Amino acid sequence: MNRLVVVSNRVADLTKGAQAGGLAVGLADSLRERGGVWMGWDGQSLKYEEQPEPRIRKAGEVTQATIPLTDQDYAEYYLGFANSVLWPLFHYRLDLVEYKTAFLEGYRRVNAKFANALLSVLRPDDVIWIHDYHLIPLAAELRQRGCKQRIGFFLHIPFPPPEILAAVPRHRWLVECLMEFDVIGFQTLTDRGNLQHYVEDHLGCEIQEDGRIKLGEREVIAGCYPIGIDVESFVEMAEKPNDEVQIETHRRDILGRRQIIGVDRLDYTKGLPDRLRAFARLLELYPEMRKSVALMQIATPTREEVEAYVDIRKELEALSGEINGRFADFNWTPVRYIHGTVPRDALAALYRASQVGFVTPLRDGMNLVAKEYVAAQSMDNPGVLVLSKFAGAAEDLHEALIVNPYDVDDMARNLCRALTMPMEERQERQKALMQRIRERDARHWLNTFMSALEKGETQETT
Ligand code: ADQ
Repeated sequence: MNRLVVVSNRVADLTKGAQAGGLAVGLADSLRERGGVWMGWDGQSLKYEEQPEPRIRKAGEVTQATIPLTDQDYAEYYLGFANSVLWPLFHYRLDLVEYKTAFLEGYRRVNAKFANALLSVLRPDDVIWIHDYHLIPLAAELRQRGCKQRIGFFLHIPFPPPEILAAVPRHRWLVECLMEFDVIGFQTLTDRGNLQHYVEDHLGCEIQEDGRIKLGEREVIAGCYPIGIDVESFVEMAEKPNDEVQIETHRRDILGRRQIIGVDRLDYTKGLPDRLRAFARLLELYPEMRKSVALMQIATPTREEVEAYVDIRKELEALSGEINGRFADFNWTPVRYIHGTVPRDALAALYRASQVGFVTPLRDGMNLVAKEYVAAQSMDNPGVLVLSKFAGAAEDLHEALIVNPYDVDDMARNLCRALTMPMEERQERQKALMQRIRERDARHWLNTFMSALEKGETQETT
């Protein structure tokens, strides 16, 4: 087996339990098992400019190699091109794209830095797996430096349709950079189809019968590899008693109250304002639900230097205050809004103690929270997943109640349906969902991607 070298913008701390962010969670689960090297930014900025040497640390079977970035890199590459251009663009939010030439320059500069740093750790028989929108030009940078290893790319977020992508300057260059990888992995068939349409229309590529994209002499595999979770370890965490959650659940049981749970990074793509409005609509449409159900929304802060994130935080705080002001009673608070990160074991216990998992992104690559919620349920008395049709997870999790996250009434009706669903139906749905997330877990994701990267297998041939 070749040594696996993973590269992503940030490297997660593998010794820590709490990680908010799907990429960190998914990769940590997969790498712990196979071992290898994980390279990325150390999360700290510096004032001076020079090519940094990677800092090497061992964490079990994984060698972590990290580099610092400068303040300018952080502003132009991370906050700029990655999170003010590519993130909104790839989530179909052209209204939030803020393009500047300096952002693009910073993006190219940092990808070149990553390439230089990576060269110092690479061995000839390594396979390289690069992650996410921050590092699209990295394969091209590595190839320019003579790198011959096989290089794969996985996009954790959606890939937009050509007409949206074409709105950003240098879109053709971005896709040409993608074509330097040997394998490009997407979360869903929709995302893969969007790339195929783009390369046919704009680059004149041919899509072969086995799914390979042919560009001149080059052949690139573009596949769909939906990311999964480490189901068994999540089940184990959810089954372990957690004192604080148990006390709280007991109190709710005595009062005959149910809980709807939402857990997200605080991001405008996650559909949080309309989620809160849908909960308020539930209380309006079904007054019998008042005092008998509460929404717990846990939202971990991210990218707070980007204006759109400041706005969404303010909007949410105002909305939860408004709903509580309107409906709360002296012994019932309808919305419990927690602005922070919860340890993973407590999170698992909270999912299990909640009758509804409410996951309503406006657009999401996959959404691991949906899978975690399913994994945490007990078969004796499972809760119901209410899931946005625009989450990648909806391509797979058909037995959830699928909703339109822009339609507040639709979400409210489905919340009511979830809260009143008979046990038998809940169990049937849970059984099917559990089977699906077990079949497509973190290991399956890693193995199918690695078969393409190491053996050149396309999904059409497997
Ligand atoms: P994210 O946008 O971060 O991931 P998601 O897939 O839901 O979204 O993963 C979030 C992870 O962080 C989950 O494991 C969740 O438990 C954890 N988390 C979130 N908020 C938390 C909180 N407040 N406290 C503790 N933990 C919290 C990106 C893409 C997704 C894609 C993943 C993986 O945007 O679409 O599913 O990568 O590819």
